[in-house]
Amino acid sequence: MAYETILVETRGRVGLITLNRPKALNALNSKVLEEVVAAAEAFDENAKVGAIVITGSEKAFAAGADIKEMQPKTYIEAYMEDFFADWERLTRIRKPVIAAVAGYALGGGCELAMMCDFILAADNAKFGQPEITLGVMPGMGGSQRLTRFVGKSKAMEMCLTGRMMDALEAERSGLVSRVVPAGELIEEALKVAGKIAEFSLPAVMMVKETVNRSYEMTLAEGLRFERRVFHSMFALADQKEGMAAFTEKRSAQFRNR
Ligand code: CO8
Repeated sequence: MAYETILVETRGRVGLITLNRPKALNALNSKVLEEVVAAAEAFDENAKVGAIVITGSEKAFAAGADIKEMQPKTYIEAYMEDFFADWERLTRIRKPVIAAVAGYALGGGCELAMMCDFILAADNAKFGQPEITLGVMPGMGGSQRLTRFVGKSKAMEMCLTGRMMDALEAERSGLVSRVVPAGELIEEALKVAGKIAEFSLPAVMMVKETVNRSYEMTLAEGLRFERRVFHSMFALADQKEGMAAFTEKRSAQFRNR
């Protein structure tokens, strides 16, 4: 498929999606939504891909939803088309999705990064929910996911003032898993994704599903769910291989990749 607003390639067993609207700082319009979701879903179905990385440019991961596209919208249009609801499809991708964020991740850009399974940040990354400055509020999960990541006080301050958070504050607050030098971001993200893609794919997918359940369940239900999924892993050939390899002091050769 030919894409207009993104670049798509595979590096080994990693699917790489690069937002590519440099003149608009990768602002997210309807075309970007359609293409990112299509590319991610295609990677999810591609047996040669074990993990996905979504990135932008060194200046901007994405500076938000496209304000110029949104500006003339009426309420009835936004409601009837369920504007931007399709981004939720990204959260139904079953393979791990890593956001590699350099530069601005604002508004919908910050929200897109938070839809991924974890965020690796370049040291020049800046996160924010500046919608309040436009007379609106976050609409792709910012009020909910940011609050779960960084807690109420910081999320409330960011959503109410539009203040940006730099990479170190984002790491300190639990929004990103790690900060790396900007020049090394893509290689590091590909390295981490490549490592994940070498493990047993069903085990990796079960980890993702189970960690994500922790956002939707009580602790007791989540622990039971985890234990049941763990039990089911004894049906995997890769469990036999992984544990045999450990006892035989050799590296595991997972078959289900
Ligand atoms: N939308 C459209 N165009 C944009 C956007 C955007 N979000 N951000 C930047 N651009 C464009 C600029 O208009 C400019 O284009 P042009 O050259 O044609 O004037 C070009 O990108 C470069 O931008 P700047 O000249 O402004 O670059 P600077 O380096 O001076 O500033 C900033 C960079 C600080 C990132 C600045 O561009 C900025 O403040 N951008 C807007 C950030 C923002 O407010 N984002 C939130 C948008 S609202 C949102 O995301 C809501 C999401 C929820 C939707 C859910 C619906 C259900």
